[in-house]
Amino acid sequence: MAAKKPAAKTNVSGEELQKFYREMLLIRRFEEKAGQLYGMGLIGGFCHLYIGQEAVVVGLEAAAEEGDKRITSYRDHGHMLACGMDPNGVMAELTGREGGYSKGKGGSMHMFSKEKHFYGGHGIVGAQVPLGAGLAFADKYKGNGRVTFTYFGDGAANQGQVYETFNMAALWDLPVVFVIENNQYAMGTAQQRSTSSPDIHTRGESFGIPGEAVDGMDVLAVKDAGERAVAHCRKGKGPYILEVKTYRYRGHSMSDPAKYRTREEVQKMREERDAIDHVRQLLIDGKHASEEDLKAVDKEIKAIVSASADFAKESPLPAAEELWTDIYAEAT
Ligand SMILES: Cc1ncc(C[n+]2csc(CCOP(=O)(O)OP(=O)(O)O)c2C)c(N)n1
Ligand SMILES: [Mg+2]
Repeated sequence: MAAKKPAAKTNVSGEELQKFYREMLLIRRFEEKAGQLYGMGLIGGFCHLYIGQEAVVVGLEAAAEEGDKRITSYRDHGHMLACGMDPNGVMAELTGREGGYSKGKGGSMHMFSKEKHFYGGHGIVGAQVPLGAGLAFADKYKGNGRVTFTYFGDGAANQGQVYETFNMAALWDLPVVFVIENNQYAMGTAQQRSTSSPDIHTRGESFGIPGEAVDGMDVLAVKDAGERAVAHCRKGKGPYILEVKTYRYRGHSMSDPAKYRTREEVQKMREERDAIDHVRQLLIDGKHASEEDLKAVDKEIKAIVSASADFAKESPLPAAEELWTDIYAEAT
């Protein structure tokens, strides 16, 4: 069932807008730097950038409380930064260094933080969805009032395990917000070529799970919807679906031939719907910040990102013996 959507709140403070601006810009600059390091051969393996989708995770984190959990796919750097993980540790992990969150042994898709309740980082499409419901099951069992944000893509939304999870989550009234980041493509396949009905937020109907579509290029709309979803879960009413309509500017991963869409399509989104430009304009129009102030913020963020790259480059590679630690089986 499509949930009723009240009008978006407009009484946002300058302080909150500045926070959103800073957080989204950190993700964008961090990802740009990751792209550069990849180009220089300092990042190996897969690397999926989040550029364009920043408002999704920043808006939803604004609706979260301490102790709430999050779990996502391989496109995970933005989620880590938005929940407060250290850019140094994330960049060091991307470059496979000892100072990384998984001691350099996980890379871009396999990072975790117990402290920030970030449960990864999952390379198998859709695999995080049942895991997210499991986290919510644990919280319900403990009765601690926590909510789990389980993020997945429009492509993953066509997987069978997602619907097995919806069924159990609804049956047991689990406190889980299913966040479908609909960036309109699954690798090189456009949503209209892979998805029989475009309204993915209605896919919970047969399980009695309410859902709504949200403008993912508007951080305020995302936060609003996030608050509705979280309130629903905390009241013990079970899961909630948010289909957040967004767009990725870069390729699926760093090795994307980019033949499935036009440059003009990407350019149009960047020029007309960019989420960071939107907040920038609200800051300027509302006289909450001057051009000078915003330049200073950009400089500050660039310095944080640049320091994370330096930290990563200076951190040593893991020692060879580390191959035999953090594994399930005993060495024979
Ligand atoms: C089970 C499985 N099948 C296929 C793949 C290869 N694969 C990686 S990402 C991806 C597309 C997923 O698209 P979507 O869910 O929309 O997420 P997005 O990449 O757009 O964030 C595919 C098919 C995989 N990693 N796992
Ligand atoms: Mg997608």
